[in-house]
Amino acid sequence: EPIRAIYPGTFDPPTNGHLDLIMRGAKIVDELVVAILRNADKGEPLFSVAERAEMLRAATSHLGNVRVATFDGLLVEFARREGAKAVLRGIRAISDYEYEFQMAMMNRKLDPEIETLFMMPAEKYTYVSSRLIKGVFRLGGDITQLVPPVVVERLNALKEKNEL
Ligand code: COD
Repeated sequence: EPIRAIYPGTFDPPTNGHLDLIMRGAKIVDELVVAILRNADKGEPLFSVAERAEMLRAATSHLGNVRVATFDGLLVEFARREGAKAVLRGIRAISDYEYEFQMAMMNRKLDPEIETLFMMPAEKYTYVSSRLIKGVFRLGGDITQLVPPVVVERLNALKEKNEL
């Protein structure tokens, strides 16, 4: 039976930290489903779910066992529907730990069959977050080393339309 894992997130926008984790995860499972939450709990997103899905698809098209999907409602229910045994999450620093620990335990309470796996990104991405990328880009900083090219293009397009 193939081992499938879900890599869930907001991905507003996807960063090289996310991609680093996707590549690491794709090496150890048969199929990795990158799942974008449709009802953001982080306020108004910069990019629509469709735009985030397109960016993630473009950035992962070289990985044969990665699929991009969207979900609503409980993560564990989506994981169950997908036949996934595991949820993959990234830990960048101690500060991520508390939030991740609570989510992992709550998800275990909701469905004891689904395990949360944690992986660490390459050191050069440990300080990268979608929030900082948006902030630095708005102020004119260079983020080209920190996000995939498709994200740079989309951010530049928003800037040209004055939608940033
Ligand atoms: N390097 C490595 N990992 C990174 C990096 C980086 N530079 N940046 C982010 N990550 C990791 C994050 O730690 C996370 O694991 C993942 O990448 C995605 O990041 P985000 O910020 O896009 O995702 P979140 O934290 O907003 O995702 C939250 C969920 C959507 C998973 C959560 O809200 C959820 O499951 N919602 C559904 C409702 C539900 O089931 N709620 C109960 C959960 S207890």
